[in-house]
Amino acid sequence: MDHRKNIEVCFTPGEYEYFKDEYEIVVVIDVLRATSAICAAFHNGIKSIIPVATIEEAREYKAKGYLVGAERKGQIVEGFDFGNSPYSYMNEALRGKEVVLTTTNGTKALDVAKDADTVVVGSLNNLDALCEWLAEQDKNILCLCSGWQDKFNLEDTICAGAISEYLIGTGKFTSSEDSSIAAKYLYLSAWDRYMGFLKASSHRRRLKNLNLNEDIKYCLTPNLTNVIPILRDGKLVKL
Ligand code: 3SL
Repeated sequence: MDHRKNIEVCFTPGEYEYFKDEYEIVVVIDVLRATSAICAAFHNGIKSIIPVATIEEAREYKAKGYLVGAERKGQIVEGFDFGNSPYSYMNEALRGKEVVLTTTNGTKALDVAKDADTVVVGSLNNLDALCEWLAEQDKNILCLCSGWQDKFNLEDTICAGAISEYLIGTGKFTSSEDSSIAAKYLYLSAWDRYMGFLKASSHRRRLKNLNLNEDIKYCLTPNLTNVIPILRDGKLVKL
């Protein structure tokens, strides 16, 4: 009998319904930039983040006096306090604070996965710490890529492939879905040159056109932090 647990990859929030209920842990990934920004926020001392899927919900929190980050199509939404750049969260004034965040795809992925037993946040920035923690859990794991408006993207898939490759390498996990096998092969082609590999990717181009090259470099740098954000009672907190 095979006692290994499963580690699988779902490419977009839209496909999550075909995977859900089979995995105790869901790792939500949005390398450019939501989950990288969330990791940066906790690394820099934010107390908690309330992720919301829509601008309307974000407005309601803003009206109640919360600090609210809101991004759509890579840009800060007018009327909110900040957007989705990891650098926005490297701010002394946010230490110990609770903030609300809505983004185009990342908070949508968190929203679709919110009923899973455990939801954690993954990025290249917290890769090793996250992989080490996942390897100790003895649970079935799904990497949920945020994609772009329910379409496949390369950067989240590569990060999911990195997590799968690590966990399979422990001997305690196996993958059977073709999406997981494809993610692993993409990671193996990209692991030593993320910037170059992603040069032509759609979201890298989109962010570059918005002069967000520094954000891209930051988000594609592995292991800047050991934080693992986890969803508890609708709020992200540090594990
Ligand atoms: O899709 C998202 O959630 C965002 O990360 C997109 S952006 O990088 O802020 O444009």
